[in-house]
Amino acid sequence: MNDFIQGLPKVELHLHIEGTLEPELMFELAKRNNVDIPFSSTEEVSRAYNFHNLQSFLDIYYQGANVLINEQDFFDLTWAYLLRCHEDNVLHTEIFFDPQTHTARGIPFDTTVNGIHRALKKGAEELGISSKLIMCFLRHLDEESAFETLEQANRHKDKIIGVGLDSAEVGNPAGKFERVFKEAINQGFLTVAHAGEEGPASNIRDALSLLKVTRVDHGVRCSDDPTLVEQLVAQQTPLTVCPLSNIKLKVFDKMEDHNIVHLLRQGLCVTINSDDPAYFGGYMTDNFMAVANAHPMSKKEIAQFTFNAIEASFISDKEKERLK
Ligand code: ES4
Ligand code: ZN
Repeated sequence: MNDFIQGLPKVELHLHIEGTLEPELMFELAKRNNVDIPFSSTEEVSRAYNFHNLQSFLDIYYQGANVLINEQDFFDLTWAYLLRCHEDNVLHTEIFFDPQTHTARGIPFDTTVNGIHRALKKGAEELGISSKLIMCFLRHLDEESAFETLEQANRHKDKIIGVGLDSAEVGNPAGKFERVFKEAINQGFLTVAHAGEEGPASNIRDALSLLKVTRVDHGVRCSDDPTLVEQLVAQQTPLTVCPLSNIKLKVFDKMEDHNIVHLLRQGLCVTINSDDPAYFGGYMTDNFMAVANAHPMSKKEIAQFTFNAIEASFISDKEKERLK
């Protein structure tokens, strides 16, 4: 089964590029850019990556991002991730970035997006990996800041396919961003949002009705609402589930308790993704392995995660055919 999973073509739809910052690159960039980080060894880093919920992770994740200063840093970060994709037979990836994490530190929007985009272009040319870029608004910040960010994206519409919503779910309801998502849709962006990760199933309902999302990021708490599950099955609304992330952040106690395989068997369009692999202990193949080890599945079921991800992706029908 390990060889089958390793060789299986994969499509990733839930990946925060800032969450691919491996400790080695963090140290290298801290040195290159003369930035202080609160760790002096990889052992200290491993000890710090012991999270008890989403917020305890976010605090460390935003600190890590402080080493990203120049366009080359964003390029190096993205290129390192694409090399890992190549190892894991990831053929297509849809990447989130958090511009506000960087503009708040005085790093221009253009620096971030241009560095990421240059690596994605090279990834297509040299590794054959196709990609899309999704800009996330930080939901702990206000509507005004999200509108400013949307304005900054205007010059980069050729590089950004959609907008998303991430950061602290509890206490920051979808409704806070209803108007900015409406404007984003008017401008031609697709929409996704994190919902039902730590927050209740009603947050998934809100993301669908208020933000008009075409997929739900995480969404695992939908199981608490059987009528919602029926609706998600009927509409084949994709859920981008991140198994290792959910264990690290204690959404489920252990992988055996994770509901992803149950959701798959209920007919939902569920996918497997790595979220913040440098922080959560694994890339795509690791996530597939962790699920398959905890939940006996047929090869057909495992491959269904890839078929679902192809369907759920933001590529054209013609590009979808290349992946099938
Ligand atoms: C995130 Cl796992 C997760 N949840 C919400 N926001 C995030 N940003 C980066 N990773
Ligand atoms: Zn996420």
